[in-house]
Amino acid sequence: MSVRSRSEALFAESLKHTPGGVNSPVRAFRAVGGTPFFAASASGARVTDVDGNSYIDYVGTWGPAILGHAAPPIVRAIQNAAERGTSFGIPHAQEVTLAQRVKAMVPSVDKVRFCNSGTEATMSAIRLARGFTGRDRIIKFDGCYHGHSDGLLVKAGSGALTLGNPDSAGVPADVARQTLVLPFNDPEALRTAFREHGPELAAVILELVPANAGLYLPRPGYLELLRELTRANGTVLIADEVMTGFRLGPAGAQGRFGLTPDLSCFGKIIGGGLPVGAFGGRADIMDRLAPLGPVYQAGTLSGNPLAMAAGLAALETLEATDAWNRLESLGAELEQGLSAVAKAAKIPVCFQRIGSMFCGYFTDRPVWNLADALHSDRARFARFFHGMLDRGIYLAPSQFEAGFISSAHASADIEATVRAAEAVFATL
Ligand code: KE4
Repeated sequence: MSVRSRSEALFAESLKHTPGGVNSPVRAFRAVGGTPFFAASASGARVTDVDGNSYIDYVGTWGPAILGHAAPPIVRAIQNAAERGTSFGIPHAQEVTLAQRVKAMVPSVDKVRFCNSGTEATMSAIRLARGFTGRDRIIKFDGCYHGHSDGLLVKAGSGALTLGNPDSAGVPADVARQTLVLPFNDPEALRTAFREHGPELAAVILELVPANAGLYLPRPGYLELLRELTRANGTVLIADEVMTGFRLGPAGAQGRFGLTPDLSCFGKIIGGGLPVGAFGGRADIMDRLAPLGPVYQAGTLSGNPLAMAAGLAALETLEATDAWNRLESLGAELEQGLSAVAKAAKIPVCFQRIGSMFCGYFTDRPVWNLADALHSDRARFARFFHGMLDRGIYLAPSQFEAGFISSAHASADIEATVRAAEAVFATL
């Protein structure tokens, strides 16, 4: 059992100053019980807490740390940029360079606008789709999380689902009413929604690989049907790739599935660990944005030089090292190892994975949607989480989150993780 007395003292102090003691709800360990450790530093595949405990990290600050923590190319890029000024509030060359890099990696992006978070990216993409179509209603899918803007906090995943408030208080009924929520992977529900509402639908927004209720994959043909229905109805198809963008390959999930959305949203990796979001896509839609068009969107620190330098270093390093092949093989090793020890222990675990993203549901049934995911045994997951944490393995503190492997992880880390899981499964 790791000693975490300094973390506990810090958490008690933090509770006096910040709601729930955290600056983002999912960090509070409410889904798994106990209190969060406080990070002191992180490097490569590991994070170290203020009590000196070191953990193999599969949260990766929720996705950005795809090259591991404190990756030298990113640290150097930030240091060099900082010496020339941290924010200009006027265009600078790195914004152009990163935009060119994003366009080169994601063919569906003709133009891109940088902002400061994934929430800003999806909120702005929805507003842009409404401005472009002149329509108000949108479709999202239950369990999917697109950040915390009002219209998207309806049957949302991630922390909202974890804390049991997928429909957040404070969202006006008039706003929520504009958001239709469908079950994912249900073609009939899609056809019916478009039959009944097609001409009034401004946009459909989705995670192509929903990873905010754990992780599940689109059934064969589902994304193609969605593309066909949105195109036939003049509805803007928005791929939320905040989590999957540049992680599942140079062109993210859309590259893997051969989908061409009208708009895409990015975040996390594109900032190299600094606050960045982005949205981009068809030029005829993007050019409706101010100052060219009537859809307003802005941000003091949008495109700031630190974040641009960090994001560029991240994307350049991913491409130069072809990190995706390494991430795929590490992911396969983890899947094979964890599945084998769960089976040997006769613990029903549905292990889902795509590339370096994974989730182990404590259930004996396949998981294709939120309803399936909700059958998982969360109490058993919580015991597994703490058993692994006590053995130096930090998994996402919720059954409804995905895990992330970085290119800084080594096979030895995977082996240590599998050995720890084998020991914990014996206690469940
Ligand atoms: P941010 O506003 O947190 O940068 O991005 C929102 C967002 C949008 N779209 C997707 C697919 C996302 O996964 C996210 C944020 N992901 C969560 C983790 N499930 C962030 C962790 C947190 O809320 O603390």
